[in-house]
Order: sequence, then C-alpha cells, then structure tokens
Amino acid sequence: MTDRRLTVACAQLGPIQRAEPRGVAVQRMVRLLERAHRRGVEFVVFPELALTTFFPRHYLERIEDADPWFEPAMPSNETAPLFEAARRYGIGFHLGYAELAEEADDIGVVRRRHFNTSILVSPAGEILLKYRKVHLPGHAEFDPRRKVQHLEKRYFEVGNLGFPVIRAPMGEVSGLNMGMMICNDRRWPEAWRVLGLQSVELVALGYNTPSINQEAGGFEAHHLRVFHSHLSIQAGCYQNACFAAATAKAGTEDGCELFGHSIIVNPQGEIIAQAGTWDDELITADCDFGMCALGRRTIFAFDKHRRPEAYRRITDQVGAIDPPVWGE
Ligand code: ING
Repeated sequence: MTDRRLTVACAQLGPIQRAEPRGVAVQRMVRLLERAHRRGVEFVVFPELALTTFFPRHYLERIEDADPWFEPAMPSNETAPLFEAARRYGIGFHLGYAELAEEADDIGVVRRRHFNTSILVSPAGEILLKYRKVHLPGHAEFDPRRKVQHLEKRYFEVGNLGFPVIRAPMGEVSGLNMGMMICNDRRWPEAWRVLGLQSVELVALGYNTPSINQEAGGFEAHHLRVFHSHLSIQAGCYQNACFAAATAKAGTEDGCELFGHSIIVNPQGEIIAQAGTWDDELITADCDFGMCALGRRTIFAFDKHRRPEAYRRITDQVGAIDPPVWGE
C-alpha cells in the first residue's frame, strides 16, 4: 500500500474585533503559516469567516451596509500575503470568508450575491474547490428576545454549490479526496453523507460557535456546547470513514464569546489533536488516509449495505410530520 500520509493543521484564530482591519487578521494567519512551515505541515485549515469579526451578530437595517465585510475578489491585495506565504512554504490551505459574487441567480438574473464561502487552495496558490454554506442557522430579522443576534439568514444566501468533493494532489499525496462544510453544516448528518458518497477522505471545516446558547428556546448547559460540536464531527468521520480538521475562530469578539476546541478527527471517530486555548493556536496531526479503507470496506461499504429506497423521507420532506396515532 503506497504511503498516503499528510501532516494536517488547524490554524485556530482568536477573536477578531469589529474594528480590526483585514490586514491584521491576514498577518496573524501568515504567522500561523510560518509556524506550520516550521512543523513540516502540508495542509492548513483556517476558520469560517476568518478575515473579519463574526458580523452576523450585528443587526444592520440596510443589508448593503454589511458589504465591507465581504470579499469581491479572492485573492485580493489584502489577502494576497496569505497566498504568497502559502506558496513560499508549499502549503495548501482552506479559508473561510464572506463572498460577494456578481453572478446569475437561478432565474438568470445577474446580481450581487452574498455567500458564507470556503475554498481549498493548492500549495501553488490555485483555488481547487469552492463551497458555499448550505445550513444557515439563526434568523433574518432583528430578534428582540436575543441578547446577541445571529443573522446569517439576513446576510447570506443559501449555498448553491452542493457539497462537492475534489481529488487533487496535496503534500506528498498524489491524489487526496477533499471536501468542505461550514460550521452549522456539521450538525446535519446529510452533509457528511453527501461528502461520504463522493468518497471524501478529508473534510475541512471552519466554525464560529458562540459558547452560550442565545436561542431563547430553553436551557442548554454550557459544557454541552463543545460536546455537541465534537459529537457531530466524530460521528460524521466515523460514519463516513473520513478525517476532518475542524478549526474555530474563538475568544471574545465585541463582548461575545466563541468557543475554541478545534480538533482533528480520524476515520475511527477519535480526536487525534485538540486546541487548548481560545487564541491563535496551531494544532497538527499526521493523517494516514489508508485508515479510511477499513470503514469503507466493511461497516460503511455503502454499495453493500445502504438501502436508499428506505430513505426517501430524507429528500422528500423538509420538516417532520406527526406520526399516525396508535389505535385510531
Ligand atoms: N454557528 C453556530 C453553529 O452551528 C449554532 C450556530 C450553535 C447553532 C449552536 C445551533 C447550536 O455552530 C454558526 N456560525 O453556524
């Protein structure tokens, strides 16, 4: 069996304040790439919306006033130093950012469109794959009950690229099957399975997750916030026989706390690296993609065991329906 091993890192970011210019965040990320280079890292995963504060917590009456938080081009003058550093060190990377795209919508109207986006970039600086966040949590209008708003449905459209996987060279691995998801996506098993059905081997995942539940929907003990995040990622990896590198933006941004606990998980669902701070921190792991074979050939040999005819509800229904009542 040829050696298909890659040294992967999560480059966790501490807080980015609302007033902090992009250049500062880019320089922090370049520092993390330098540290990654010193450790022989070949692929780095940066967080969701890694260039700015998590701006969906702020309500803006005029949606276009949020445009300064979006990237009309990638790379741009402000993000070029990141691409240059990655090329200099021969490191591939994942980057999450707010994307402003001038493109036709599904009725053919070309307009300015806003997505919560992530890309995979080759060691030579080419964009290998783009993904746009499908599961947008929160709400679209100001919610007076909330202490902190979560307005992703206000500022972003639902992603229109599906959950793609690409096979491309990375480090010494001549062909690696890579895919992405963003933050809330990790809580939906459908997202993992769509990637698993394309033989994904490494899922790059960035997140910005509040450390306390702002939904006025009921009590959730604090320690469960991290547990649910890890549970979702570990289950996703185990049930699809893949690795994941999940990277937080963490710390207190404008008074709002985001948790860290970035992790790298193997196809057995084990956490093989975890961040210990809520600041800029690099965690690394050697990932041997030969490990995907066990699950894929036995318990999760999809072609041998899956029964799509029994799963119709998953794509036919959006919400849950009431079941029939016994005895009626
Ligand atoms: N953040 C959170 C996430 O899914 C959230 C929102 C937290 C939803 C906890 C439900 C429970 O991690 C983003 N940005 O999706």
